[in-house]
Formats: sequence, C-alpha cells, structure tokens
Amino acid sequence: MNPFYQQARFLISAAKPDGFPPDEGMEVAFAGRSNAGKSSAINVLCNQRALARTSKTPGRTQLINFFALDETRRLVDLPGYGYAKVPEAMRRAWRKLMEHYLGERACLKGLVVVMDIRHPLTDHDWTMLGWARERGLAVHVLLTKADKIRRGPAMETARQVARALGDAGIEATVQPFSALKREGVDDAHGILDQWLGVTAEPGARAASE
Ligand SMILES: Nc1nc2c(ncn2[C@@H]2O[C@H](COP(=O)(O)OP(=O)(O)O)[C@@H](O)[C@H]2O)c(=O)[nH]1
Ligand SMILES: [Mg+2]
Repeated sequence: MNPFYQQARFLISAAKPDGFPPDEGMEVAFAGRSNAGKSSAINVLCNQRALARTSKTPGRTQLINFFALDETRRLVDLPGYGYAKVPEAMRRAWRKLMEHYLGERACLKGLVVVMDIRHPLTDHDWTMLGWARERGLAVHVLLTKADKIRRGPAMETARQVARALGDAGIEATVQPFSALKREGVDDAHGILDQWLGVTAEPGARAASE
C-alpha cells in the first residue's frame, strides 16, 4: 500500500463551480457510470473503508466531492452518470457541471474513467472521453469488478478497450481492477503518482511493499 494515498481526507462537496476549492495545485478526477464501482475504487486506492461512500442505490449523488491528499494535491469524485431514472432537468444540470469542471479546471492533471469490466465503453463513457480528448487530458481506464470474470477474458477486454480508444484518437492507459480483491492497486497508484508528481521516498515505498 502506498502510504501517500492513505492520507486522503474529505475536503468539500460542491454542486456548482462556485463551491469548488481554489483552482490551484493538482487534481485527478474519477468519472464513471453510476454503480460502476467508482467510490469503491477510491476507497481501496486510499486504503479507507468509507472515504467515498459506496451505495447499492445508484444515481443519487449529483455533487462533486473533493478529497485532499496533501496541501496541494486532491482526488475528485465526479457524479455518476447513465442512471436511467434520472429526470431530464437533473441530466442537464449534470452535463453543465461536468462540462464546466472538465473544460475549465486548470489544476486537473488526469481523468480516471471507471467502467464495469463486463460493460465497458457506454455512450456516456464516450461523452466523458470526448471531453477529455478535446482538452488533451490524460486518461486512465479502470476496468473494475474484474473479480467477476476470469483473468484471460479480463486481459482481452483491457486490450479491446485500449484498441477502441486508440482508434478514436484518445491516448489512454487501461487496466483491470478489483476493489473486492484489491487487484490492480499498484498499477493505478503508479499512474496517479505520475500525474500528481508524487515521488515516493525510496525507503518509504520499499517499506510499504
Ligand atoms: N465484485 C465486486 N463488486 C464491486 C467492486 N467494486 C464495487 N463493487 C460493488 O458495486 C456496487 C457499486 O459500487 P460503488 O463503488 O458504490 O459504485 P459507484 O456508484 O460507481 O460509486 C457496490 O455494491 C459495490 O460493493 C469490485 O471490484 N468487485
Ligand atoms: Mg459512488
């Protein structure tokens, strides 16, 4: 476990841009369909049971949640999408909020798109990926719930998703992940470290492994 991410603390929730923390330092945002496993992934990456809330009733949070890692670095839990029962007005509000955040947030260094490995690349995922491409934002895809399928098909899905993104002109890295089995944590930390400029002290990193 990488001790840096264990420091994560809830900072603030915002329904509108005027509630965002100052656009300073560095952020990595997590996006994904409701119920894809986004909160579970954040919790496992931060080695905390209830940092980001997990839920069996999807589609309720329309807030952007900010978590502080240290004075200058943050993780951001974006509101889930794709939940069929969301009313049109809420959908519009979601779109406006996301377009604003992804389009304008200068401190945003990369976007983690969390997808259920059994249902990757939904229409809404492509919308998110399109926004990332427009901005030239780095993308990492976490294909989560990988414990639900066998290793061979999981690796094959990862290859297919990487190929589809490449074909669409989106530069992205892709990995299988399981919050349940805590698989893929080190790979995901490696990407976050790069984006956030985290250089673990050799001693600290060696001791944590
Ligand atoms: N088997 C399995 N279930 C998971 C995994 N990640 C999340 N879940 C379950 O999927 C449901 C939705 O997870 P949650 O993290 O709340 O999704 P979110 O809406 O994207 O934040 C919950 O019941 C989780 O326990 C995983 O890696 N494996
Ligand atoms: Mg969630």
